[in-house]
Amino acid sequence: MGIWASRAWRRAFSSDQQCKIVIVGLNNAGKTTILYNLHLGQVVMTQPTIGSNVEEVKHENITFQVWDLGGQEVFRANWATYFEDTDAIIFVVDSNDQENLVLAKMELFNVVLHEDLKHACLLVFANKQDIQGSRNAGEVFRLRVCS
Ligand SMILES: Nc1nc2c(ncn2[C@@H]2O[C@H](COP(=O)(O)OP(=O)(O)O)[C@@H](O)[C@H]2O)c(=O)[nH]1
Ligand SMILES: [Mg+2]
Repeated sequence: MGIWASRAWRRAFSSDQQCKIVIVGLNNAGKTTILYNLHLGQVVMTQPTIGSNVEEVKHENITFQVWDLGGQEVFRANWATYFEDTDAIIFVVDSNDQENLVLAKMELFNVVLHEDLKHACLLVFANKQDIQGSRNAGEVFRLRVCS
């Protein structure tokens, strides 16, 4: 409660704002590409993320601290350790990876149910729309976990 109140105070009265964003999603979804596109304004070559990457991105008077978390199964178990004080989650989906769309949705459910994220905003980013045959954003969202 104390932390929440102090952040609300800071938001209301400080001219410079800080905002924490955490990017999650399965491995190869495009998380690191998005992080460095935000940070550098260009597409960079990526390697599979071991653990996490973090960069600061400034927009007007807001400084975004942007975390990009490894999406392999072994790292997914640790995502929650980054969730404290998070303002927004970007959940990135590889819309062309039909095989893993249901798994992605299950991980998304795990993320949104986390206690530390109850006040956080959520963006589900249906990535790789440029690849022919990708599911569109509506189809990704409507996918059923159980048949
Ligand atoms: N076609 C296409 N490829 C992408 C896109 N975004 C990322 N990639 C590629 O997907 C692969 C995995 O990207 P990366 O950012 O490392 O994924 P991460 O494991 O989620 O961090 C790389 O080869 C990227 O160049 C996209 O929008 N379209
Ligand atoms: Mg990565």
